[in-house]
Amino acid sequence: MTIEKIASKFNTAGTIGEVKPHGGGHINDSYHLVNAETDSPDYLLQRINHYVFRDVDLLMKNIARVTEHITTQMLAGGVPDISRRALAIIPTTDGQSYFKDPDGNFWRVFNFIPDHVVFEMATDPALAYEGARMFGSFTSMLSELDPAHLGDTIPNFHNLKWRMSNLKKSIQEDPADRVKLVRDEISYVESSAGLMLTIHDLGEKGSIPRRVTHNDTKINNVLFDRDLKGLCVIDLDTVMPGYVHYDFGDGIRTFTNTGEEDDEDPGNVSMDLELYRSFAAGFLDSTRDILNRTEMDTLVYAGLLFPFMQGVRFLTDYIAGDVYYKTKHPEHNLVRTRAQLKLAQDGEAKMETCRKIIHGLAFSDNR
Ligand code: GN1
Ligand code: MG
Repeated sequence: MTIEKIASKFNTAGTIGEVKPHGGGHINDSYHLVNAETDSPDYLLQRINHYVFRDVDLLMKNIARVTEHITTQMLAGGVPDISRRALAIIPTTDGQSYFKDPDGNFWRVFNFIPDHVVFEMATDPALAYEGARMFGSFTSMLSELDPAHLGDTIPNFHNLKWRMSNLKKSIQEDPADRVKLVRDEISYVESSAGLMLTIHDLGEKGSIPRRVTHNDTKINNVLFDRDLKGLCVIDLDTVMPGYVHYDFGDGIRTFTNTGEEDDEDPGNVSMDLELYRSFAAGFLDSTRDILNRTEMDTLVYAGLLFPFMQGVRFLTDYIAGDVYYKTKHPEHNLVRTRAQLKLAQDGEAKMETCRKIIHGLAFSDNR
């Protein structure tokens, strides 16, 4: 089926004139549906990767719940211009939230948010503050939605114990004969795993509450307007029950990195403390009222955990022979692993400074 034919299965207004590939996600494929009629909106068509998201029905039910909740909150708060600030599922012509094509692919359509800008890196503290404020508000808006209403779109997604056991399995199987190339990376991972399991252990003990979390709070999952004010948080596939640490942590991983996620030169990679402070300030300014003391006290561990766990995931995929992430070249997962583990190491070295930054922002007005 052509993309045009697939697009015609949805209840869109106007006439779709042009279909353009859109965005750079590692998992789904996205297309911008440009409306030929100027008074009708554009749309975003996505093919859902159902090898990664095994239960598309559950996934779409989660997204429907979350987008409806957010829209209701925005309406109640008198937020203007909601169609640029919230995602909405555009149903199929027969009222479903997704379409399954004859080849077994799953498709869905959202409103397309016009005039947005995306960033792959935060070079500017004001941008880091604003992006963090957006993710924090997202968590806050969902704080009254019972996480028990949502299913796990990827079970164990941010469970480091599980990620470590997958790594162990791939090391034992060594299907691509790559273990010999990553001895140093494996030994760092093994030596730091204990510290990195802090949040996992707090969760097991019930010391931190389950919440509805986004779970993919990368800087490129916030759309900004041209004045660099946050518009909308996107990529809701991994919204599911979690801990606030997941959103804080993945934000720190992507907003504070002075290098790229897959920087060829790990020397470029470090955790920028000014950006850290801005990110933490934006996140706490929008969540301070809903978080408890233990959550705030332990956020610092999240900033280490996320680069570390991302490194573990890239390393596992490298050893497994690149079966999960889209890669641009054979060593891509290795390059990504090294960059992420470098960031985790740098985070470890700066942990006490980061703890003070968070403490100052969370517990006093001394900002
Ligand atoms: C994947 O597809 P994308 O780029 O939104 C991944 C995230 C990783 C990220 C690394 C479902 O996200 O967990 O953090 O790559 N999503 C899934 O950039 O595995
Ligand atoms: Mg994602």
